[in-house]
Amino acid sequence: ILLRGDMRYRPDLETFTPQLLAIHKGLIPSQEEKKKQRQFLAHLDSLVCSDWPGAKLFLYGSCANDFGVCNSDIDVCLAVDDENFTKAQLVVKMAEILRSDNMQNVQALTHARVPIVKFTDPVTRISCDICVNNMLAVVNSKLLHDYSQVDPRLRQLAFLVKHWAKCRQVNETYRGTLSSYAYVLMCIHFLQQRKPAILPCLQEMQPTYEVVVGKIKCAYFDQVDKLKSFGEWNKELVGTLLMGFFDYWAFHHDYNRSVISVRTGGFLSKEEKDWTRRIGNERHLICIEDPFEVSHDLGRVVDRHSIRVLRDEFNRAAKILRQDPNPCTSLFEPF
Ligand code: 3AT
Ligand code: MG
Repeated sequence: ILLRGDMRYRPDLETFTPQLLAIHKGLIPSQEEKKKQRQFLAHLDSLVCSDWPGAKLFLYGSCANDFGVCNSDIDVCLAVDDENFTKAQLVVKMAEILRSDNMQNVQALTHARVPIVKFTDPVTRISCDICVNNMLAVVNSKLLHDYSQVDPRLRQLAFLVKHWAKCRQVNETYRGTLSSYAYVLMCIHFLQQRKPAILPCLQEMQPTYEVVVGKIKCAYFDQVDKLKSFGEWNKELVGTLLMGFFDYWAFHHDYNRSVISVRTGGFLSKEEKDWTRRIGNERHLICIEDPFEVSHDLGRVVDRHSIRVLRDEFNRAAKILRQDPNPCTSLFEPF
């Protein structure tokens, strides 16, 4: 008998954990790839150092946050302290430097919401996006990275969820589904909710790290080496966690009222965030609070059509993990 939300229905679930861990392992970038990335970043650093005094490069996104699968592109942030130029102008200047260094396919996307320059390095074949003065992304990448150091199950769960989202084509913000960043926050929140908890809430602890970005103060406990045994009371393995994750988003999340919040380690109401109605293009059909930019709902890209697509996919995944004889194959079947 399948009971809604009853996680014990499937006694063989944990027998899939080794298979899931093997999939996770296959997604981790190799040492060779990591070395190529370092080589590329060192070259980029020396280029900026010589051609643009005062500018500095920071790594962010999956390459910096420990949630990068193999062959991901590299996200870099250029920090320049020059108020005479717009971000778009700075992106154009960066594009000129890259072209003069013979980088390939250099494109300055100056009209994007976040202006970036995209290019490929001909030596390592690595693709890279450079944005300008987006230090909040650098800080939120550090937060994700620090969470990943507390318990290895976060990285396992998040890799599998990201892989599932890519295979099922629900990791495309331009089509109204969620970003990788949003999926990782959903995983962190889920592990904060386990009983006993697998992850703490770093922003509710005594801060050991503090920076101010624009008007936003970012502070949290970042001495994660001291938290290595935090989750050890909870013995759940990734098979159970993956099923619990999809079960939650398929059957338990209150889409009408709830906001998930990694910042507080719990739930907030849409009412208290004033996210109850559509304003412009922001519909708040699935609400995920950004840990630092708290007025920012990472679900705002989701519209009436894509919420259906997403929820159908959560349902499909939950059902597969409950009853499919080969869940590890079906779950990741290309859409
Ligand atoms: P991939 O492995 O490239 O799919 P990623 O971790 O690089 O995953 P994204 O490409 O979604 O993640 O985004 C790159 C970084 O940009 C992650 C995060 O630091 C920042 N970021 C992305 N979307 C948002 C957002 N809506 N609000 C704030 N920061 C964001
Ligand atoms: Mg990325």
